[in-house]
Amino acid sequence: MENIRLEYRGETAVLTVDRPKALNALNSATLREMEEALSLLEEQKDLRTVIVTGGGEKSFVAGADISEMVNASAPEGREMALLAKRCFERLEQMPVVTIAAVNGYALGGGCELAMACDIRVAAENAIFGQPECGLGILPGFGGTQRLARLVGKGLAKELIFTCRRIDAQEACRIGLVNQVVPQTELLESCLAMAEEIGRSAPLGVAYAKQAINAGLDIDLDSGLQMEANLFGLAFATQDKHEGMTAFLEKRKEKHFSGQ
Ligand code: DAK
Repeated sequence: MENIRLEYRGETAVLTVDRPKALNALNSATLREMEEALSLLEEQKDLRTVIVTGGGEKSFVAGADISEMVNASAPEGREMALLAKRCFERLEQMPVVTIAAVNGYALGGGCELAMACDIRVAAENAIFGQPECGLGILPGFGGTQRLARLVGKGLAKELIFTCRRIDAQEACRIGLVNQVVPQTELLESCLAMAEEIGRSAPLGVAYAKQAINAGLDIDLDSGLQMEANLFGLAFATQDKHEGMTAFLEKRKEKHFSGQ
């Protein structure tokens, strides 16, 4: 892979979009490599967390590649949209937790990539925005849907209609990112959060992620029903037995097997 790097730190994988000449902008080749990387990650047995970040210190992902889009025909545009849709949905639905480590510009498709992750941690220099309306298009990698779900309809509309860029602190204030940390501490902070998540039971986390993701798309009653079903499934796991037994035995050490 040329533009995507995969590294492993214990039970955490770090997926880096690394295309410095275009500030990590996503072209079709990079999206195809991302799909390949996701296939590799899906096969990893002991994986608990995936951190998604950008190469270099200036940019997370500066959007979809404008130089590729400028002359794209309608069928080519559609092909690119379907490729990105597949990629982002796979990322969003991974049973393991995904954390976007936003280390600079997260514009357009870059902001949308961060939003497809479960959690966003931003470096102090991170800049977010959806500039698509200024380019004659609209957010097409899920931005209109995921931004509104994260920050609410009114703010999402304002940010998308004005193409205004916001800094990390504002992104945190409106709920687009979970926390802001100094740039030099970004990866370490994400790894520390990954370690914290790694202490929870894998299936408990996977079921909770499934319930939260799907729950926001359905009515409350159906969401509660789904939660009850997943709760029931959790009772069939070895980890439920281990977690509760450890509590009753006043044991700090738990031995979750992921089963
Ligand atoms: N695409 C291609 N190249 C890019 C790029 C991008 N998005 N962003 C930056 N680059 C390239 C620049 O052209 C420049 O290349 P050279 O001139 O050196 O060859 C190099 O990266 C460095 O950029 P700058 O010289 O501009 O660096 P600055 O520090 O001055 O500015 C910047 C950084 C991030 C503010 C600026 O580069 C910028 O505004 N970039 C564009 C940001 C943007 O508008 N991104 C949103 C793209 S629209 C679709 C669905 C979704 C989408 C598309 C299709 N379908 C349904 C089909 C999504 C659309 C978008 O994401």
